[in-house]
Amino acid sequence: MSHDRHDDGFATRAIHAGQDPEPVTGAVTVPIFQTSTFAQPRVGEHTGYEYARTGNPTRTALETCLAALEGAERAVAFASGLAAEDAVFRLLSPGDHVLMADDVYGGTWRQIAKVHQRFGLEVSAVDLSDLDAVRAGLRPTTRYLWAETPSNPLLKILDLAALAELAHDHGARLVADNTFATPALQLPLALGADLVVHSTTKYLGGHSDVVGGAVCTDAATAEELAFLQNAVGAVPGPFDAWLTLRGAKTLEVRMERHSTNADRIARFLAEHDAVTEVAYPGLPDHPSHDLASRQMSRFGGMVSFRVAGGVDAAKRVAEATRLFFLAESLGGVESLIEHPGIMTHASVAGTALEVPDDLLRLSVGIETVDDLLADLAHALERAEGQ
Ligand code: P1T
Repeated sequence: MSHDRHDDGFATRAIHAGQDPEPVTGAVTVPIFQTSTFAQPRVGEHTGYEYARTGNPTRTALETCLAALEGAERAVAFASGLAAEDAVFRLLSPGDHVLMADDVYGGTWRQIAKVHQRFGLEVSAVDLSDLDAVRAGLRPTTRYLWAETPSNPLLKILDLAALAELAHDHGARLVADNTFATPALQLPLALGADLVVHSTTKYLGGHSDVVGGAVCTDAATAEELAFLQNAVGAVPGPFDAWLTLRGAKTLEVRMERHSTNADRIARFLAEHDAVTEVAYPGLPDHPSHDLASRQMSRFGGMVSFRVAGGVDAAKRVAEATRLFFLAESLGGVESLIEHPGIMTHASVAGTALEVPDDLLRLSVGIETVDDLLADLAHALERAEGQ
């Protein structure tokens, strides 16, 4: 039986938790159990696996590994980050209220505002870095504080320990989206969060080749989520679970390199004439740099910046890079650039979550940093319309 290796170091857990050699052949990597069903020895008896929506050994290995990385009792894997979030919202009932950070992935906002609100959930958005605004925003029916930190795309930092305390005093729970930081840099459950959600599509998978999601939490909540996983059915296939598990093995070394490269790039942009503002929690003048230094071990690979000359200049820069591919998503080994207002966050246009139209977001990859700097330097020449 695979064990979770909770006492081992982070990188050891990433490589070994849930991943003992396969008992029949000794294969050192978890097999892709590409099957929809499992033969049963007798009616009403089974091996622990019956039908692959309910459970699949490759998925179990991924869930065991993710739980070990986040320090959770259990993780439940889903077909995408949004499917994972959908399950978390489905734990609530009509009339329940969610107090959401005012800077979250556009799709998260779209899901609660356009899907779950129709079925009776209530939502409002406030700046969760302003604890007075949080207190004022809490309602008797508030069940979740929903925090994303660092946030997408403005790289705001939220104080998870303070938010957990506020939530718990109010009888609510703190949900933390740990997609940007990953457990290699930040452990929300240890800071008091009750549920951690992930788009494993991003750093956990790490190679831009798979879409997935997960929730890491206590055993009782995970049991309810596993019920939904089976009852609703948004499960990752075995190959997707395997790709994510393979990516997670190198999470720690990748996050180190992402952080080192992003730090260099943020400092370069901060000095550049065509850039009016840089958001990177590792910069000493980031408004929450001290909090980020306490809460995270490094500052991650995401950098956002505003371009002098407005939306047209920003578009020209985004279309001029060679190594930074113009694409949505983030967290892969290759660098990406995008325009949040028109791309990833188009669904929040006209709401309190709208982002500036001269903003660009970088997912800094693990290429040779001098090449990335040269690519950006060249693209920024286009900001002035040459
Ligand atoms: O794309 P999906 O795996 O469904 O995950 C949704 C999601 C959840 N949380 C955060 C913080 C995210 O960034 C995302 C997805 N984000 C992008 C696709 C993006 O480019 O920002």
